[in-house]
Amino acid sequence: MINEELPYEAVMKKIDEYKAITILSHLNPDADALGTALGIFALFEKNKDKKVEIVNASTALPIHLDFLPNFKKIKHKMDYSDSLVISCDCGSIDRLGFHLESREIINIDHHQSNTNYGTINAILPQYASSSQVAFELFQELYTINAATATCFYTALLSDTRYFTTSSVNAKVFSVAQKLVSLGAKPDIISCNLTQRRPLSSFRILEKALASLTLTQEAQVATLMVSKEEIAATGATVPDMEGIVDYAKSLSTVNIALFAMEVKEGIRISLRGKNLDISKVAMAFGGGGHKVAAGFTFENEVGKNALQECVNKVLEKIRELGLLDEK
Ligand SMILES: [Mn+2]
Repeated sequence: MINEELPYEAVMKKIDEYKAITILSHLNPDADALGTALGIFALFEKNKDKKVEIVNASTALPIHLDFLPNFKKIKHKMDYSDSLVISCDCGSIDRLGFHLESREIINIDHHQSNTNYGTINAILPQYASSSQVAFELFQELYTINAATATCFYTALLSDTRYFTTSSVNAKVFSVAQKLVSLGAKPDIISCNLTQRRPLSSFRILEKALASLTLTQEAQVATLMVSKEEIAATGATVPDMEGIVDYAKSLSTVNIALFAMEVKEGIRISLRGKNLDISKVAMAFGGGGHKVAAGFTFENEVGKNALQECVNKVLEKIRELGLLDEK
């Protein structure tokens, strides 16, 4: 299944040129970022000619993903200074969280907003997950083992929200079918993704739901949590993944917005129903997909920072006329 858009030969040649490989994924990684990275790591693990490290700049990782093979090998600092970098699921180079000037990078992603920062770019925005891109690329170059299949399937399942997003098509199911025949176990993976939530994720969800406001004729739902609420519940950033989807599930809602006050500033997650929400994220220097995007207002502090940032986003939604197109 050769895909003409993928740079098979260039990737193979570049990997051959290096003795060491550093596999990176975006800050605050989700299952697609880590699943894609760990899946690629497992391809090289038994290759004695190459040193391979897997690194993510965030120290708080989603702990329910610890069932993924080699999860414990994820480090938070890069040790190799002369390695080839393989970047997974990351739309812009700054979201990798390291200084990578002068490094060669293979950029594997499916974000529409990807800035093509790689030496080689393997980016297919129409694909459901970065792991789908990685699978199609690497199955032509290597033998896919059960560990890689498990990681890639987990990433695909997560980014498609259990095969429910608009990116799901016959090809996605065919990739899933191949990954299962290569050794991915759907029941074990689903159980890890859906039945291992920490209590803190429920406590912070309660706070978020209590904050619900509906604006623009109930088409925009906003949820938010302050740093005090986050501290009181003991929630981590990974615990808050998916909260925005609750707001999106309301029938009248076409845009869902979740704002959280974190160390870096005010983080905004956006979801849209049949409209291009990435336009809003791009306007504030962020990125993502048509239906799911995000960004951070950095260094926003003060008592009203949370509400003020939310107001700016609501204003931008009006200004861009996203709901007028509905
Ligand atoms: Mn992804």
